[in-house]
Amino acid sequence: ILMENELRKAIEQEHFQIYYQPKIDIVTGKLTGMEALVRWVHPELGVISPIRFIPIAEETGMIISLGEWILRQACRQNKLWHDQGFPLKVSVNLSARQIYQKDLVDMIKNVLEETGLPPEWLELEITESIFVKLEEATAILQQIRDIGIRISIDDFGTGYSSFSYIKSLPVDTIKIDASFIRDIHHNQESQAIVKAIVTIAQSLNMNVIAEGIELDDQVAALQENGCDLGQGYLFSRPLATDDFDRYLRKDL
Ligand code: G
Ligand code: G
Ligand code: MN
Ligand code: NA
Repeated sequence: ILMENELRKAIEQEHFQIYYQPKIDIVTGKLTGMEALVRWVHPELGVISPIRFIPIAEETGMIISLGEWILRQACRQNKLWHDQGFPLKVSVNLSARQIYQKDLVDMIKNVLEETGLPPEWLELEITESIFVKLEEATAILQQIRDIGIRISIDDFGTGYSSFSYIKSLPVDTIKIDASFIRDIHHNQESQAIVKAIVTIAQSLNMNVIAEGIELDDQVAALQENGCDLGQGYLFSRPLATDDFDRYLRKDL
């Protein structure tokens, strides 16, 4: 309850910051976009990880207002970067609870209109768990995609994945879970799994990105297996807005 009240107050007072983690074309080394990752900056406790407060926000329904705030911040900031000559795609995490909020599509349209960010420069990351209600989820994602927004399946391979339904999902990108990347450079099974995911993604005209890359050897193994987008500490940790801004200008 204490945490819950604190969180409610924090949402009212906007005690959050968005960090951005680069997404890299591992063949050319070029920056292609970034994932928006929220942090709670508590006046006394300092920075609190989303692992600690997102579950509470989900249980209490506060994720609806917090999620809208995060989306607006990320779109507004990305529009600024666009206007300064950086054509990047920003990826924002949506929790299952948000997918099933009734005005989700209108909320997203409003945020795009308000911020002026063209829809093709926004991607939403969802997890496989939403496909427990396959038809409902598919219909909602289809409406989002019709706006021109991209959809990515986060943590792919850890949840409700089945090759029988993936072909019909309105999804643009598969994000291979970090657990398969961790040992890819010395584990045949992880390599085989990544290779299979890449093959399926390609045949379905989907993009594929690896997350949790920490080592050059992992990059080499990913390249060998046809995965050419990546994200991880090797390239950069998630960066505060100012730091990401500096990173951008150096990268140019
Ligand atoms: O940024 P970090 O690696 O600490 O994130 C931890 C977890 O919190 C991840 O599972 C990530 O997806 C989740 N998370 C981070 N930012 C957001 C957000 O803006 N919305 C939602 N729903 N989850 C987020
Ligand atoms: O669940 P999701 O993929 O949205 O969460 C991203 C999380 O992964 C964030 O908490 C982010 O800080 C973390 N992360 C990003 N890159 C790396 C990495 O290279 N290694 C590890 N261990 N975590 C990472
Ligand atoms: Mn994510
Ligand atoms: Na993930």
